[in-house]
Amino acid sequence: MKTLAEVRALHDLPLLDLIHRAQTVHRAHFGDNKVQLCSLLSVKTGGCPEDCAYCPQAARYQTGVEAEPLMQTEEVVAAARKAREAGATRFCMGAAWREVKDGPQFDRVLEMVRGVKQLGLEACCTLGMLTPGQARRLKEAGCDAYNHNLDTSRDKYGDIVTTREYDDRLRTLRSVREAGITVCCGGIIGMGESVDDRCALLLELARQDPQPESVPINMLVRVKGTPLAELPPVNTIDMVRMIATARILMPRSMVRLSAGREQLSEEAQLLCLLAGANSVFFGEKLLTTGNPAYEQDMALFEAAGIAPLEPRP
Ligand code: SAM
Ligand code: DTB
Ligand code: SF4
Repeated sequence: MKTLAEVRALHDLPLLDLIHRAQTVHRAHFGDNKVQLCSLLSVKTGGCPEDCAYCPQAARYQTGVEAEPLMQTEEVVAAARKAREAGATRFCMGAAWREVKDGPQFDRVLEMVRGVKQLGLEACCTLGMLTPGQARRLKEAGCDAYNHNLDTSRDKYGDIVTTREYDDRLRTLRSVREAGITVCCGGIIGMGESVDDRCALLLELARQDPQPESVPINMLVRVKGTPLAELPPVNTIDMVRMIATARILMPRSMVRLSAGREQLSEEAQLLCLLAGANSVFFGEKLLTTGNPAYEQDMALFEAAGIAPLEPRP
């Protein structure tokens, strides 16, 4: 078990040593040039009652994101089919909810999950807080993974979100785990946190037993109208350090280079992959913000000899 000081010492290593260690750990567990392509769809956009300071979908911030009702199952399955044809092996459905409520809307999400599974894709959902019973129903529908981020350290959390607590997040994560769904849990850098906050987040993630199967590392997308819009951008080297440290602490997890790729040069993205990231979200849009063009991503991977991870048989 590591301490915060030990994580910090890793994080602060000379960059080339850190990358070398991360790449060594990566090769011991993955040993390939494969990147998993995940597709993201906002199945229910905007109008969220929570106050997450980074989020363009919180109803209280004027960000220009229009609230839309829950999509129809057929539209979602059609999008998943297109994503599969483009090379995705994982399809993630996001809803701007504080929590899941039992009823027709949740039933429809369960239908979406069944539809996505029929296509042979990994199905992931991110719907806010869940009860143990709701987690079990998702599992029965075939949901493989649930995304629920801790976002930052416990100490910093209250500066970013006040409408729920760190322990609420941990409780939902426990329900997910107990239902037998794999955990996707990570965070965001660039929200004004200290380096110790970043390391404390990584420590919290790495201490989970078992560790999250999937760890998305996001760089804040600074959206006009949100309280964090005017913060200075993250230095790309900080993103590389965060990913490398995550890789070393969680050797078997899929580490996902998530939001913020549009703000990273191609070389910086490759450094993130060298530091142990082995997955990206692809397609023109994340949930509501931009992402690099498909053709541009494919050209970059091809030039680097990186192949999309094939579907599991
Ligand atoms: N409402 C659900 C929840 O909060 O868990 C699911 C959707 S929420 C948009 C999923 C994750 O997206 C958040 O936990 C956060 O980590 C990430 N996210 C949201 N806005 C972001 C932004 N502007 N930049 C980077 N990541 C962001
Ligand atoms: C995660 O950690 N990043 C993705 C996924 N999980 C759901 C979402 C990023 C959202 C970026 C802001 C937006 O597009 O609205
Ligand atoms: Fe709502 Fe999720 Fe955005 Fe927070 S991050 S405002 S809970 S959609």
